[in-house]
Amino acid sequence: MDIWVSTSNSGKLNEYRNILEPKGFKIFSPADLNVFTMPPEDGDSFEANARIKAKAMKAVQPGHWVIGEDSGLEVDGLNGLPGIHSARYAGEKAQDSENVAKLLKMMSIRCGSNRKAQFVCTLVVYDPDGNEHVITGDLKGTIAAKQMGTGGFGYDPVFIPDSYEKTLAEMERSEKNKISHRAQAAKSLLSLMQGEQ
Ligand code: ITT
Repeated sequence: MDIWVSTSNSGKLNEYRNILEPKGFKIFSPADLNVFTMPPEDGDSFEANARIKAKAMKAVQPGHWVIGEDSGLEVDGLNGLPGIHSARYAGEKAQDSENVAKLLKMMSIRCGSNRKAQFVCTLVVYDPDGNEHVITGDLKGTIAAKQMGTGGFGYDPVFIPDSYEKTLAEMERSEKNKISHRAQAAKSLLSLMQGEQ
C-alpha cells in the first residue's frame, strides 16, 4: 500500500522509509510529483502545521493514504522552545548545525542545570476516504552539553533519550527507529492502517 508523506525533510522521509517499507508499505514524497510546493507553516501548534502539510498533499493525491508530520524539540528550561519553531530556530534558512548551536547557547544562558527535553511529533493522516486521523508520539530525554555522533539529523547530536548514555546521533539507525517519537507515531499509524485494510 502507498503512503504519501508531505515533507521536504529528507531525514524524516528516510526514517519513514526505514520503519514502514519493511512492513510492506511504499513511501512517496513531494519529490515523486512533477509540481508540488510545500505550503507555508503558519499554524500555532504541531497539529495545525501537520494539517496544513497533509491537506496540501491530499489536494493533489486524493484517494490515497496521506500524512503530514510536524515535529520538534521542547526544552523544559526554555519554556518549551524551540517547539514548533525547531526547524527555523536560528533563522528562516537555518541549517541543522546552526539550530543546534543556538540551542546550546540559549541553554547555557537560561537553563542552569535543567536539561530535560522531549521530542514530539504530530501526524495528521488522511485515509483514502478522506477521513482525518491525528496521531502523536514523543521521546523524553536530556540535552547533552556538546554535540556527539554523526547519525540522524536535526537535534539528534545533542539529544540523549532517558535510560541511554548516548545521543540519538550515536545510535545505529535501527536503534533510533525503535524508540523515537516518529517510531511511536508510525506504530500507531500502522495499527490504524492495518485496522482499516
Ligand atoms: P517539513 O515541514 O517539510 O516536514 P521541516 O524540517 O520543516 O520539514 P518541521 O517543521 O516538522 O519539519 O520541523 C521539525 C524540526 O524538528 C526538524 O527540522 C528538526 O530540527 C527537529 N526534529 C524533528 N524530529 C527530529 C528528530 O527525529 N531528530 C532530530 N531533530 C528532529
